[in-house]
Amino acid sequence: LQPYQRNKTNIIMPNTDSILRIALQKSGRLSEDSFRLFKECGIKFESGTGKLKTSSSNFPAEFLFLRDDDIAGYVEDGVADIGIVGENVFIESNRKAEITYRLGFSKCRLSIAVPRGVDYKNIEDFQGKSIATSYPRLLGNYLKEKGVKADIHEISGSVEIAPSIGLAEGVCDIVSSGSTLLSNGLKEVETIFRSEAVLISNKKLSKAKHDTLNKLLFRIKAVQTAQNYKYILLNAPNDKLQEIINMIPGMKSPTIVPLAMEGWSSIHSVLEENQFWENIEAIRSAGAEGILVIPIEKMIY
Ligand code: PRT
Ligand code: ZN
Repeated sequence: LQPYQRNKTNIIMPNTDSILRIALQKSGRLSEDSFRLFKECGIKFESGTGKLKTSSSNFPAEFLFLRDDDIAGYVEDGVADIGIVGENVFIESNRKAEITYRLGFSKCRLSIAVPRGVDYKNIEDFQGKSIATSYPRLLGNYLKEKGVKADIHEISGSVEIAPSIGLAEGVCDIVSSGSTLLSNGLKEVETIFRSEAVLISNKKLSKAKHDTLNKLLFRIKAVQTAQNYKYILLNAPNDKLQEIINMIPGMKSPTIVPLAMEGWSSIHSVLEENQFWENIEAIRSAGAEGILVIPIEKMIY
């Protein structure tokens, strides 16, 4: 089954069986990175027009724009085939879908916090106390695992004000920079879950949709791998080539191009960003000059 086929008037159309319905957050902390990811994968679609649904013009995909809380349910029910959602929201929702790929953006943690003045020792301090949260399932599992019986006070927003209005002794909420806790006079005392954006998929995707998903994952991996690597060009005296090549071995091996100047060559290679910073001094002291580092858009091994 081909993802595209010609219709009666010989126009190339996506094969409807293979069209992947993708649920994305309409607007919020996941949206920008999700939209950017598809753009970097070369998948075009209109966003931000207020529409709830749109199709891609160059990939067999339809996009649904939803509240993040609804994405896992839509994917479980098969209204959407895949979705991008915070792992915290996905696990809390207890919906049956598969985490197919960890996307690495929208990282945050779910933490317990108490008023700054409290002399906190450990989680047992919460025995018989109450904690306000929008994540009763994740918190409940954590307390159970630690053998602590505390009252979980479920509230849907502005969790951080709970201690100051006497609603609970502590809170359990999403933390990123920590400034919200700080400005509400709270301190983080336990991290119970680390989250990032995840791509979830329906458990019973058809073969045709699965093939489209694999094409999408191939692109995502190519884009994300590229982001960790840089293309490096440098000039080196010929008698130092081997020493420098050993430091920047590249994907298979570096390209060596002779310079117009006698006795010198240019080395082209690919290097992990971290490795670049670790090796740069050694590369320079080996005699490399004119070092250029260039971003890579896509990378396929
Ligand atoms: O409207 P919709 O229902 O779709 O969105 P939402 O308002 O429910 O969610 P949104 O867009 O705020 O967050 C979507 C996802 O982003 C979350 O489920 C997390 O997976 C992830 N994420 C990453 C965050 C944060 N960072 C974050 N800092 N979600 C929320 N926060 C909030 C947190 O609740 C707290 O109020 O930011 C505050 C803490 O931030 P700091 O930087 O002050 O610590
Ligand atoms: Zn939400």
